[in-house]
Amino acid sequence: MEFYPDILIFDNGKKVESVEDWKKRRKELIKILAENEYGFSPDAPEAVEAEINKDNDSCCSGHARIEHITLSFDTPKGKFSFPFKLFVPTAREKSPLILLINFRPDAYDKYCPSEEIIDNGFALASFCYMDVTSDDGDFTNGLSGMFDRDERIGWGKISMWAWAASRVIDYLSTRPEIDAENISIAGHSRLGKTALWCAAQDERVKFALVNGSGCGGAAYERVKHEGAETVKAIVEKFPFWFCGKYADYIDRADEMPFDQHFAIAACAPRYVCVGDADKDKWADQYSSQLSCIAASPAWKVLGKEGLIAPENPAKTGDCFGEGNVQYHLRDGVHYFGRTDWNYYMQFIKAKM
Ligand code: GTR
Repeated sequence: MEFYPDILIFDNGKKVESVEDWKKRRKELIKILAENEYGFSPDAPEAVEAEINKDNDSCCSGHARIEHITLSFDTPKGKFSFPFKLFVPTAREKSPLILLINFRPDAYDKYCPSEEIIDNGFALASFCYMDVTSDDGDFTNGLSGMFDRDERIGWGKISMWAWAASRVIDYLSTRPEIDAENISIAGHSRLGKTALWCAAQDERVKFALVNGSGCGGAAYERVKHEGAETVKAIVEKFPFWFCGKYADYIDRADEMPFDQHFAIAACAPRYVCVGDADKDKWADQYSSQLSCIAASPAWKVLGKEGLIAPENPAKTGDCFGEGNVQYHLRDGVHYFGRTDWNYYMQFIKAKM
């Protein structure tokens, strides 16, 4: 199958042939995605500050301690703060980190098997996306209220949540207990889209764990399957997740100067895991697998492998994780489940 646009052809028509070319093309991919889909984000603040509010010395069978941290930084309209939680394993001096962008602020959550994650050898951080800014069209609250925004190409909510995740990484990569060379970012559904967009832009993220992300996430938009979400459907319901310009592509996917394989490719040569559930047609599972295939030439040009899998649709229970891109399809519905987590953690442990 041929995929458009070609990730290895610059906008000026030249071909990507070297590692140096790829570094430039990667920046071009990110710019095209920002300008047409997610919106441009501001630069990072000069510094972030952290206040550790509460310490619980023993959780997860006594294998970790938990810190409640408030992160603060300067913005054009004053200081902004949001909270997150950090589980620090007590058995080791340094641990690889998984940062989960979550729907709820709870340390123990149905989408976050904290104890299993700790017992697999990871430190775990999570924040609630709504503590950053609301999940609606109000651009006056939280982080969204701290910056002026261009409605056409300025950041939508997905960009804001992704940017906030990078601020958590600003801080956590300075903590001696965190192995800053092995940072993963995880999210499900709208927050799977967010995790992917964060990893695409932020090279400190080594592993992107992109669960049930669908339209505007991993799913290749030019090929749609029955029952799958489209640009039209998503923009009608959630225009605020994106920049205004994304609405131009309603019913015009073929004219998009990008497709979702750009976001996966922008992570190369790092690692991406995409996971779906077999009953989650709305997330267009096979189109997500196709994006992984379409993005894989980015790894090839760097002398690595992207997704190693057949081109026909994955069957329930398949997990293709030999290359730097993994795709899995588990049984069940739209959810961030234990099975998904196990596929992701196995992959990280094998590639770390
Ligand atoms: C749906 C939306 C999807 C997905 C999901 C979620 O309603 O259409 O794109 O993001 O919400 O985040 O739970």
